[in-house]
Amino acid sequence: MANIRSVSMIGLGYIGLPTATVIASKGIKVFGVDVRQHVVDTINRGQIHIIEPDLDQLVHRVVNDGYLVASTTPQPADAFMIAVPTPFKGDHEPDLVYVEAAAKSIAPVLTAGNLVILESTSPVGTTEKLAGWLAEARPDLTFPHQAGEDAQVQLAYCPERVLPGHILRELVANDRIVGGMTARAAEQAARLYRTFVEGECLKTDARTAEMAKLTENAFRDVNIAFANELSLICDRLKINVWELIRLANHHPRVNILQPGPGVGGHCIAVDPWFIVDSAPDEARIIRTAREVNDGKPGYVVDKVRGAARGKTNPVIACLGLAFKANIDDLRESPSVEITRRLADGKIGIVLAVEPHVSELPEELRDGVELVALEAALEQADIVVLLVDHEQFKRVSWSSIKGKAIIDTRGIVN
Ligand code: SAJ
Repeated sequence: MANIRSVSMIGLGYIGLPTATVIASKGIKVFGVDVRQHVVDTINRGQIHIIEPDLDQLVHRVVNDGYLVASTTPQPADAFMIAVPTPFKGDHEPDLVYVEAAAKSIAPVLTAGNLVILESTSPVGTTEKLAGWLAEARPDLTFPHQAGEDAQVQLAYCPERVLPGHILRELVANDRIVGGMTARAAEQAARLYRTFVEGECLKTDARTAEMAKLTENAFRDVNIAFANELSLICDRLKINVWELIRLANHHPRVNILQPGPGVGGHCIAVDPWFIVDSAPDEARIIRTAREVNDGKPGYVVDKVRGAARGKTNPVIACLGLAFKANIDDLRESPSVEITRRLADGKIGIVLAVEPHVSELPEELRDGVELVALEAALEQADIVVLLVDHEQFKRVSWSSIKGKAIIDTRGIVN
């Protein structure tokens, strides 16, 4: 296959838009596709609909230069990349409707010689399913499960591994796993990624690449669960968990992560379930880790309840709503869940402090008031530290007297 000169990116969210933009900045024509008309319009104006440092300037440039054009329907291109959501449904089963819809939308414009790359975090076997859906829609073309290396359309799975807040840097610097359904697909995909990736492009098969992405996030989840479980044990045994971890981490082969109010974000709390769903009898530690981390918000709520006992209508200040430090992303945040549950539990008057937002998310508008840090610290009887934002680390905690402080992030000590 000749060099890839055009790419259709299906899905212009947190991964699709930055990736499309970086590829366009290398002089490759990119057709961005999203089913949301307002997203398409925003991008075609050279603006963005997501929050990610420095992305707005780069989008503005590539749209102005004509290298990135958005639309609601796919255009023919040399390569198709799919970066759509893969949520779960029911009892944590992966929901592939968006991948299937993406397959149906690109099928009519596929031609012999095309490469299709799936980037969405997916259960093992999804790339093969994608090939099946494409073959069903295009019986006139051949795909790897039918014709192997000779297939007219090749498929690869290449997971994104970027950290929100650092996406543009990590897209270029991180190593990439490139999993082809055939060796030819892996080679073609690696050539495309090498146009913008400075890290290594590591070739493998599609199933291993799918599992690698799930494994990375499950590894982190299990390690956070270990820290969270230690925090419960230390509460019972009256030991400061942060001092314990700091000391244990002096061992040359021990590196324990930090406990918190639970695990948030769109990946780490979701992806391990894809492994559990495909190997339920074997994935015992992975399932338990999910349960330990999902149990942490309820534990924090119970601690607040304990601190409120005997107080009439206490003022409870929840510090931080984001899912982790120094970002403004409140989606899938354990801090939002805790704040909601405190308000619903009618334990007291609930104040929230989140320096990174100017208004509360929809689910907190009833029963919670957004206030500044100083006002919250002045009025509160109970302070619940939920996120380790820099602003909260700067508070002189030792001078705060007469308030119950529940510190889920180890800021105070
Ligand atoms: N957390 C803790 N304790 C810790 C570390 C994290 O409680 O010691 C919590 C955070 O507060 C947060 C959650 O875990 O609520 C997740 O935060 P994170 O920084 O671990 O990860 P994400 O969700 O921002 O991004 C992850 C990254 N994966 C890994 O580090 C293995 C990123 O590289 C992936 O690209 C991303 O998931 C993704 O899209 O899959």
